[in-house]
Amino acid sequence: MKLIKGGTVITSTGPIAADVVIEGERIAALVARGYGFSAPSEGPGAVGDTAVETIDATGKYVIPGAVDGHTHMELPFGGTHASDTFDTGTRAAAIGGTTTIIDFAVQRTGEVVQDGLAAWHAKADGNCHIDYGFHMILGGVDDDALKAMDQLVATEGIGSFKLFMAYPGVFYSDDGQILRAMQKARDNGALIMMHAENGPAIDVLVKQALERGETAPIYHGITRPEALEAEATSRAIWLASMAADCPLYIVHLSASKALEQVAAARDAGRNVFAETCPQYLYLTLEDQLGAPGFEGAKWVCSTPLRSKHQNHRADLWKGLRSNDLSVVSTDHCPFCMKDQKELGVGDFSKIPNGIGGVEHRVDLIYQGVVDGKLSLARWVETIATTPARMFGLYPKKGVIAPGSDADVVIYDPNGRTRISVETHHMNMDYSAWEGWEIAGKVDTVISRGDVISAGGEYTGHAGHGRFLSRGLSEYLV
Ligand code: DUC
Ligand code: ZN
Ligand code: ZN
Repeated sequence: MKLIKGGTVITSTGPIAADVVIEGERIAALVARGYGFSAPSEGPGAVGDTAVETIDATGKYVIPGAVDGHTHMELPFGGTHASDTFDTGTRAAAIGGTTTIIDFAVQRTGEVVQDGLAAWHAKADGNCHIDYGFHMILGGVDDDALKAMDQLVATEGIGSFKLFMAYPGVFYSDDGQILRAMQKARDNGALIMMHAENGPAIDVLVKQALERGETAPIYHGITRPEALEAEATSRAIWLASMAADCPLYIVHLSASKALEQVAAARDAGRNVFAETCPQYLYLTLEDQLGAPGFEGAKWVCSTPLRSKHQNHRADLWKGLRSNDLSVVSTDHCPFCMKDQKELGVGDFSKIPNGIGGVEHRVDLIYQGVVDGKLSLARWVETIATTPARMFGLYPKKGVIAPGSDADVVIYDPNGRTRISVETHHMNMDYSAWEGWEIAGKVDTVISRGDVISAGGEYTGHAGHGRFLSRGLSEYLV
């Protein structure tokens, strides 16, 4: 038995002064302080009971282990592979306070869905430091893929499918394919996750830019304008309405006008949700993607970073406060500069799209609390509780409550975190946040009752993490 004593437990409804009792892999009890509770004179928890390991959390926050609902370990993409394995990526996640990831298994066009899923299990099995689940990317919606959706929901613990309105010839689905997948999801209760950018139009802009000799990384952002994210977001929402209001979740939303589409749909009572990511809350087209020379390649991701001369970042924070944005995920998709991002020297369209950040989300969003942009409750809700509910993991994950898995982070609000390639644990040869010093620090990380990181020392191991067979989203109407 473990007792986390003296901390302030942060729930999605606010802080409470409570101690947390862990028995084995589960939370056994929350004991409110100040209500006359005292340790029993004998038996478990009695003063002097050596079977109880007490962890002092005085002056610290005690939060549910964070749930990152959007990662890509070892994703084959852009002529290379995302550089974190399930081993390195889940270890980095754990050190940063994330105790569950949901990664995207991939069906490539022409491949059998179940084969893609089996390949993902083979990559992850025995290699994860924390618990993990999968969404399924559908790269080719046809009769077999639609049947496979039923099977994955019914027997494989996978209730969410990502479709792409971008990347013609790679992952792209046309509107007819999207509508069919949405109709299937409406029938079987699955969630459709959408990469909402108008890919065919982007391809035209990219070709024209390259013809003009515009080859630097910043043109990645300029050729993926806000209008084409907003248009695709709107189209996805209308298509979902044509599928009897199929549940729809927009991934990596970055632009104000796309958020307006989501907010309007939600105001109209529609079954539409969205996430954003730390990079869109802090980084910009000009300052990062527009860095001199080839440096901007570090921040090539899709959807792209947006202009600092517009209101995107402030609007995204507001969306998080108002719940028009329900979740913060990382879209962790790391590539090294050497040999990977470098594929796009002289042609921005060949730079692999992705930013690594699975280690830093808890800290970066806590900085939003310090800056007065988010409440403590909303911090926990957007990084842990809502993703658990959205992706069918609640109340096993995402909450500190009796019976839930003992995934707990003790967070030091007085600590500070300095981010650097010298100190991070992700398998990347640069950091997208190099030199940033932010408030707060992950102090102790507990995964299913085991302390896996404490005071800067990592004690977890590959193989501790288990596959999570997920239920359906709780947010579906
Ligand atoms: N979309 C993602 O969700 N991740 C990586 C690249 C992309 O386009
Ligand atoms: Zn995407
Ligand atoms: Zn992604």
